[in-house]
Amino acid sequence: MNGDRMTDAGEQRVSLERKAFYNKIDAANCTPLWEVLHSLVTVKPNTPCLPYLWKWATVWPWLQEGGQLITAREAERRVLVLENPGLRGQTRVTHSLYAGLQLILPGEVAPAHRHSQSALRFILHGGGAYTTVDGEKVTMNVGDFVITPSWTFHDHGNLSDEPMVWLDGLDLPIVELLDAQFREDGASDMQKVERSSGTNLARFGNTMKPVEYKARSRTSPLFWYPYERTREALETLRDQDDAHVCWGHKLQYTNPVTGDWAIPTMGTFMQMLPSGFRGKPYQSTDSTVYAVVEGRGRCVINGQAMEFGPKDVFVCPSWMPYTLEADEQSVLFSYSDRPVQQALDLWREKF
Ligand code: 1HN
Repeated sequence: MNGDRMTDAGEQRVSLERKAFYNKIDAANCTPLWEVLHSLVTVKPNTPCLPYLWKWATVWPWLQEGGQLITAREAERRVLVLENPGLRGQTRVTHSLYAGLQLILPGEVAPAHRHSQSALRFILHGGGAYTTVDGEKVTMNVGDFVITPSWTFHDHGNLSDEPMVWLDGLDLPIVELLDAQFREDGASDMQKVERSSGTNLARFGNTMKPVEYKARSRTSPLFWYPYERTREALETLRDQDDAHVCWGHKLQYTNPVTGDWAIPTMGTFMQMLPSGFRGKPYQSTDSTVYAVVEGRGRCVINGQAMEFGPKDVFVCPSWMPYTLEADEQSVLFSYSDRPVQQALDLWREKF
C-alpha cells in the first residue's frame, strides 16, 4: 500500500499508536517536534502583536485619576502600562518591548533605583521635571529623548508647577527572555547631584568628547537629546532633501562616540512627515512604537486607519505593511528592537 493513501482504519491505528507514544515520552518531558514544526518555523513572522493606537484624550484623564489614587513615592513609578491588545496580561507593547505613560506631579519624587533593563523616556506633556542619571541631573521638556542606561541609578522629580507625562520604553521582555535581570534600590530616594543640566551636552553633544573619556558600556554617554536640536536638524533636511517615499525625513539617535545606536537594545528615531505626505507601504521585522510630537495624520495598517494627533501612541507589528500619511506637517518619535535584530542578522525590511 502506498503510504500516502492509507485507509481510514489504517489512519486511526497510526494515530492511536502515535498518541500512546506521545503519552509515554511526555512523562519524561519529551515531545515530538513533527507535531509543532510548522507552527515554530513559519514562512513569515507570526506575531501575536496587534496594531493599536492610544489616544491622548482618552488616557490623559486616567493618568490624572491615577494621580489622585497613589503618590509617585508609594507607587515607586506611577505608570499606566500600554499593553498590546494581542498580549494582554504580559506588560508589553510589542512582543519584545514595554511601554508605559508615567505621571509625575509637582513636588513629587520617584525614588532612586537601578536595574539591568535599559529605559528611554520620551517627554509628551508638561515641562520642567528632572531625572538624575548616575549623578547628573537634566531638566526635561516636551519632545526631549532621555536615556537611562542599564544599571545606572535614576530618580525623577518635578520642581515645576505643572504635571509631567512621559512615555517610558524598556527592553523588559528581552531581558526577561534572557533571564538576566537584576535590580537594586538607591541608598536614598534622591541621588546626590554631582553635575548639572548641560554638562552632558557640553561633553558629548558637540561632535567632540573629553580626551580622557573611556566608554563603560555600549550605551550612549550622551543621555539627553533636547528636542530643539532634533527639530532643527529635521527642518534643515525638510528644506534641502527629498522626502523618502515611506518615511519622509527620518533620523536615528546615535551614540555620538561610536556612531552606533544610542541604546544597544532599542533603536530610537525621529521623523518629519511633510504636510500632505502620503507614504508608500513599508514593512519591517521590528515591531515599532510611535509617539506623536506634532501634527495630524494617520497610519493605515491591515485595512484600518489609526488617526493620530499630538501625544498619541501607536504600534505597528512586525512585518505588517503600513503607510504613514500627514494632513499637517507631523513629527513622530519611534522605538523598536531593531539593534538586537541587526546584531543577530535577523532584521528585514520591504518597501
Ligand atoms: C522603571 O524603572 C521606570 O525608572 C519606569 O521611571 C517604568 C517599568 C518597569 C520596570 C521599571 C523608571 C518601569 C521601570
